[in-house]
Amino acid sequence: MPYSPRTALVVVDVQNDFADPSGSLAVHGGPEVVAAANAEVRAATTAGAAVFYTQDWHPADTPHFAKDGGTWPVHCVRDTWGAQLHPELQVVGEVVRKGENGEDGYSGFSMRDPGSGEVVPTRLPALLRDAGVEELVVVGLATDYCVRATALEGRQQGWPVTVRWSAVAAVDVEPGDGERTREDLVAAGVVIA
Ligand code: VGL
Ligand code: ZN
Repeated sequence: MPYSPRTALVVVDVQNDFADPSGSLAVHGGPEVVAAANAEVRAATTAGAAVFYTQDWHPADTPHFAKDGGTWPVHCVRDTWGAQLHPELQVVGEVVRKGENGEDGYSGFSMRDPGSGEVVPTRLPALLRDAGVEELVVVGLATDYCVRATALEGRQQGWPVTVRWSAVAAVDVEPGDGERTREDLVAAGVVIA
């Protein structure tokens, strides 16, 4: 899908812990996603599209982490190297942090308070609405978690969504999770390009 001034590119979690091979939750294919995301950033800005970035930004202790009863190795702890956007990523727009207060969740649009269970929005939906965005392109990491949740919630909130498949990569906790994600996205009306 071509970019236009009414399109927003959403670059999901291209952070050292996911994108760098020495990151604590390194995704196979992460470094290639940095380059592919940069190509999308160039195409978007050339066409006058806005670019937004999400950043997983966890406290040192959070039920998101296995050591605290959750799922994941410690990653993207705020103010650490692992949480920084990859140094080669072209950053030309607003960065939206998620999980700052220990919230759990994967979508760039919302987070769940682990205490109350309440789902609260991030800054992203308001930024997209204020910018008059009419369609979204999603790229980044990881296909089967934050890209998936962000694309699905963008759809649910009413935007046409395209995921650029060459600019995403999956964690694949179970082999095939990336491919299953593709089917789920298509079923939800997300365009895979
Ligand atoms: C992510 C696992 C845990 C992601 C974030 O960005 O896809 N995955 N936290
Ligand atoms: Zn996380």
